[in-house]
Amino acid sequence: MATLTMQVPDISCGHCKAAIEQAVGQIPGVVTVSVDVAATSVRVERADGVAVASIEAAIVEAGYTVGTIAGV
Ligand SMILES: [Cu+2]
Repeated sequence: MATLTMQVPDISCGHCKAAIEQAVGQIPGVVTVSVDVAATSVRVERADGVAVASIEAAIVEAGYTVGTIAGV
């Protein structure tokens, strides 16, 4: 299990939170995803085989821009 945090500066409200949590939550191997609206960050707990790029791609596909990624 590994945890990472991505900064997503476009996050502004509960809709953003729901959209990103749904998009990332659908990725096989993602255990938990939690969006902190105030911090504009996304925290993802995932199985070891899940590529960071697939998480980033899901967020981009949902319409957001990914900034700094920590914990990779
Ligand atoms: Cu929003």
